[in-house]
Amino acid sequence: MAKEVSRERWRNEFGEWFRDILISAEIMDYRYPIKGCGVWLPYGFQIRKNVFQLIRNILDATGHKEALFPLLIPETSLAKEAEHVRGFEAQCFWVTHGGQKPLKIRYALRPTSETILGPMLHLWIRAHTDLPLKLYQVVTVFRYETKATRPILRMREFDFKEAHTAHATAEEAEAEVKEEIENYRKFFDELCVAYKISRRPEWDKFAGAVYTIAFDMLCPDGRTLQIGTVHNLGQNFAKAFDVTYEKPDGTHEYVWQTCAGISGRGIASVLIAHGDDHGIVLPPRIAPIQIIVVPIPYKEKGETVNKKCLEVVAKLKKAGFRAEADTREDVTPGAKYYHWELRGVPIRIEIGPRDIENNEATLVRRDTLTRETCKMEALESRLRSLMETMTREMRRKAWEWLEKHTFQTSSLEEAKQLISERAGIVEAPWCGDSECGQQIEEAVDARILGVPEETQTKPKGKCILCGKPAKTIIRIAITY
Ligand code: P5A
Ligand code: ZN
Repeated sequence: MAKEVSRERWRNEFGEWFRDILISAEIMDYRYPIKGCGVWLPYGFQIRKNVFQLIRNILDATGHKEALFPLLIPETSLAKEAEHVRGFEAQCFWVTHGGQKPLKIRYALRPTSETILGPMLHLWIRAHTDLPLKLYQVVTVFRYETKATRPILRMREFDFKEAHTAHATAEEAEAEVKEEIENYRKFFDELCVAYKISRRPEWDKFAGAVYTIAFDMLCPDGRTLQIGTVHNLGQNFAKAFDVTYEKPDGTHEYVWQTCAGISGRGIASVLIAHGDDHGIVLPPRIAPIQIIVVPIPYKEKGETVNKKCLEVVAKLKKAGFRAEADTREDVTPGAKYYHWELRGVPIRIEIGPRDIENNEATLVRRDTLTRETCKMEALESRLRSLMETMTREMRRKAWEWLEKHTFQTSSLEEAKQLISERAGIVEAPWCGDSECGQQIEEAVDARILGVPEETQTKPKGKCILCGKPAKTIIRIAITY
């Protein structure tokens, strides 16, 4: 058995750990002179690119088409859906001037794009043959967040992938919601991130939605982070923007819509789920560099060793691996290990004179830091299987951690206790009444994530607060 890699700092000083890692692993520089804005650094941007490519591939495979809509929303559009404007107007950045001239109608920088699609769907959708319409875009959005901002996790300018769909029937919109949930499962499974899927309570759904399904992960400090949402919009926006289609029988009906979003938090989720005291750990699937080859020079053999390393890298690249050699002269091998471990490179290959003599290399896995030797001729197949094993074990470890920190209780006192200890997610029986739900939030001083979407098991027993017969389970947690 390998020794566990230390996760003391990751667990006990998670906030600081996360902030430090973003700078030291060159992911994001958050020191921009506007609060809530940050710079994706080249290495972080590569990770971001790979993560967004993953979601693009998944959406493309399910018939969604990528498009690009404008950034500005006339106030008149934003105001059309009553709930939506109520939820978002206080969060908008407003453009009030064109040059020196005050604008007649203010423009909002998009906080999300439902009201940008509205007028266009009105123009585009005529007949049932125009449906379903499944679009997505990857853009930055702006929200004047009033809660404490945090790099990547709560920004005022952040990037997200937003999907928007329109359908002929309520059933088709419902099926689309299911498809989006499956897509997000696939996405987070590939990232080896564990999640709970919950139907948000009425008082916490997306502004303008009929209902909201959210993916939450658990951070090492016992707080949850919402990392993705799928919303059923019903006909709310269709009515506001007059988006109708003609049915085969000649009558007209409003379309049924959904939307779904994943932001930079999708990237943060990977860093958070797998981090340790050495840095981040990237699943090979999204790692900008999958294999780093480090020469171990010995006396006058330096040149031979470097040459061998470059040869190995060339071979690995040809075989489709993202491999690099670190042949920097003024840096010791130890410092190189530290450098690449911090940045989460999945596998390190060390090659020294003895390895060359034996026609071998030493392989080190980033997640466990375990070492092994491998014959040169077996290198490619061993790397492939090592990456698969690593991915599988990272996923399993993340799920084990989440399950270990999920608790079932029917006692309010115990729920309070668990929450105050930051133990994780608490699941308890609930009567289903909104007022009672909000009282539970107050009583335990935490938020209700919602009702489990994965299983529909009816709880026996009584509501944790009011004692009436329970209708569902609710999840409770301290949230980011
Ligand atoms: C779905 C996409 C929407 O905006 N409209 C289009 C829907 N949903 S949402 O839940 O309000 O946001 C989508 C995702 O963005 C993340 N998110 C954030 N990420 C970083 N900083 C923020 N301030 C921030 N606010 C929301 C959430 O993870 C959410 O899933
Ligand atoms: Zn109750």
